Amino acid sequence: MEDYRQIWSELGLDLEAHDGLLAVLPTLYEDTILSQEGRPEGISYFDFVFTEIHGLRIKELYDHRKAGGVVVGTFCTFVPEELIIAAGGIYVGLCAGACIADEEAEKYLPRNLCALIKSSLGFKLAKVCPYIESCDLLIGETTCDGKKKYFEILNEIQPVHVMELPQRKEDIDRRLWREEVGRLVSRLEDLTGNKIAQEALRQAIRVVNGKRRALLRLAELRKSNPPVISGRDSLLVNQIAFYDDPERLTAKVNELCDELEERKARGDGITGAGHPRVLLSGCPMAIPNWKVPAIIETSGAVVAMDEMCTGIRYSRHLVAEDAGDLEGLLDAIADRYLKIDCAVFTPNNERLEHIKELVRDYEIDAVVHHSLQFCDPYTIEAFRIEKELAAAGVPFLSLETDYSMEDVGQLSTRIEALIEMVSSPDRA
Ligand code: BJ8
Repeated sequence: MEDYRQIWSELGLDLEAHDGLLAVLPTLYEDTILSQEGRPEGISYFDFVFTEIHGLRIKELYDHRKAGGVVVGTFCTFVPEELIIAAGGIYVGLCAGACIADEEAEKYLPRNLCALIKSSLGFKLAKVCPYIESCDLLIGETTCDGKKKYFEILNEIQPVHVMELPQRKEDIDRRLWREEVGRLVSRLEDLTGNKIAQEALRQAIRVVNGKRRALLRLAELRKSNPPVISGRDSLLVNQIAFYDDPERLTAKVNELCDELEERKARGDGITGAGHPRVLLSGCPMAIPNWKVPAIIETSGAVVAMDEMCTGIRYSRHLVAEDAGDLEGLLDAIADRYLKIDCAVFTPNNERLEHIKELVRDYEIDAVVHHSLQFCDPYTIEAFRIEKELAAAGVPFLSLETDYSMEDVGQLSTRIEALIEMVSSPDRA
């Protein structure tokens, strides 16, 4: 990482604090990810990307900007990546997953706010994230209240374009959202000096669809029993998909899937068949937040699917590539993104239906719901999901947690009890 110090310094990082962050990551990675047995060979690319987390990709962003390009940061799966690519920019997902700088964030935000927001602002204020410092523009969105207020604060330090996301999916909401997509086009065109042209946009749609198709192929392979890949490794792939070069990532995910298909054909897996299969649902898990899946998988179960934005919610829908002219393609983008079933919507029946579908298709034994503490939308939806799943006889565990390790013991006890219950031969 020594070679990158000059870049970090030019980006204005606090090098000492940044060294502190980089010092803790390898041990965490070793303990949580590398220590797993039976990992596929194709995962080594993702290990490499992680080891270079503030290195190679940052250098690519740096070179892109030196050549006159722009980098755009996002915090939500609602931001259309296709538009950023079509304008000649590079997008990077910025949500942070560690609580190392909460003290800084709490100078502006209350303590009782979700860890994802506090961590993201904390990383910015502590100057330890080279991704946010590489961005020419940040794109926020009006999802939950915490994020809205966070973007006001952030905008005082760095330019933020906020997309107004409706909270319902009626015709009037669709019209508003379509206009917001148009407003983002104008902002990106002003930023880059490039007009978003029809064929460039169609090509960008193909690129992002290609990435989502590869992630969906991986998702499909997770139906295998015995499982051919762990939940932690699948999560890692999905997390990296938010900031790696999309075409390179697509190729690497497809290579990994080729290997997993061979594993499946041989009947090989990471654990024997019969281990309880868990669906993890709820709030996204940003790098390096692997706490809950690690507990589940070291307690004798496997995370067979993630119903999260760092899981299938990100890749589930594609944009129509043949949607006519430029306006048609923009309509298709608006339609695709408004299908996302985030808990900030009301009503949000699609999410519940999707969870039930995943339980069936992935032969799920139990659902673990992950809410970040103080996240009202997901914590509240968990009650309804629990009720509906109970009626269908599906065991359910609702967790509220944050990024600290203080509750690991308590979480382990609850998760182990669930796994023991679903493993019991007496269970009908
Ligand atoms: S589309 S899940 S990425 S908003 S956890 S900040 S909701 S208080 S992250 Fe999300 Fe977009 Fe929805 Fe996905 Fe607020 Fe909840 Fe925190 Fe959240």
